[in-house]
Amino acid sequence: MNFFKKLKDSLKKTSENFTKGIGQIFDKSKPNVETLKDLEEFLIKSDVGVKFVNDFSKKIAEKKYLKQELTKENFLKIISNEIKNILKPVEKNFFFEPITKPYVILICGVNGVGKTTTIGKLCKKLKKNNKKIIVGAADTFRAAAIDQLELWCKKVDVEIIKSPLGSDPASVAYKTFETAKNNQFDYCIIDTAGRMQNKKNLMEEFSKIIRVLKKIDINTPHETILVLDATTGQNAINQIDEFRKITPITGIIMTKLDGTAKGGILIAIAHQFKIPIYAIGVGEKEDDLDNFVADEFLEAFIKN
Ligand SMILES: Nc1nc2c(ncn2[C@@H]2O[C@H](COP(=O)(O)OP(=O)(O)O)[C@@H](O)[C@H]2O)c(=O)[nH]1
Ligand SMILES: [Mg+2]
Repeated sequence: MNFFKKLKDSLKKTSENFTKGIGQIFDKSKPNVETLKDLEEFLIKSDVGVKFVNDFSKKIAEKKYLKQELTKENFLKIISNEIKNILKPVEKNFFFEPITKPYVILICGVNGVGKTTTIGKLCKKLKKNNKKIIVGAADTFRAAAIDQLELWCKKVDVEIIKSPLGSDPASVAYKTFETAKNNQFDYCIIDTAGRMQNKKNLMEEFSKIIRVLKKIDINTPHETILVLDATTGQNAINQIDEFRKITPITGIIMTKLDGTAKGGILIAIAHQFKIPIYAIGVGEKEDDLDNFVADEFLEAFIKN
């Protein structure tokens, strides 16, 4: 099954709720002024974000639509356009040719969002482009976390640097980068822990990893990618806020769009933060990740 088909399947629930919800508002009666209020209320309750609703309402008011123009088809078209304007600017291809080598990527996010799995999937795709990749197991807090990354690395045939359980994550990051540099790797990808329940430690640990990377090369990490789980809905927004307090986030990867009716959260995030979205995940398997393509997402979201 190609990725777009998978994306459509994944967003089916999200899309059904959204399009059906809008449909129901118009099915009730002929469009009138109340319809717009109902629509605003519905949009606020959906996951596309309050900012979206405000902008949308402003646009409708400015345009001074005639009553007979306020049809379901017209509204869907306007909403569609709004979403497109939001998503287009954050569409960014992750699989570009890196400007320098090794290209250092720090992967962050709270526990369970899919960081390790995402790294496995990214490596699979980068390998296909004949890239030489090394991965650092800097989530040293759970033995299972190191084993899981190692399993992925074996599966997609990339090298891994690991240290015994409980070692300093920053030293793993350092070793990985050093090895990458000395052996002409294209990519150096660092997996990290995400214990948000202990924010102070996480913050210190993270800052230390970054400090240590900068010791080797002040311009690194070249990317700090935050992984977000679509099923957490609005909570993902808090996670962006928290991580941005620690370090600038250069890109987002959103996972688990296959397991949620809240896929609209991606639109809210794109709108609010304007951080590039590098990829999306639609399942647990190695091919269940690909570039985020705004038009495809929109089509799956609205027309599914
Ligand atoms: N359905 C689905 N599950 C995913 C996706 N990405 C990751 N997972 C699952 O989420 C769980 C946690 O993933 P993991 O990579 O260990 O998260 P980490 O703690 O952030 O490293 C695992 O069971 C993964 O298989 C996705 O896109 N869709
Ligand atoms: Mg992990």
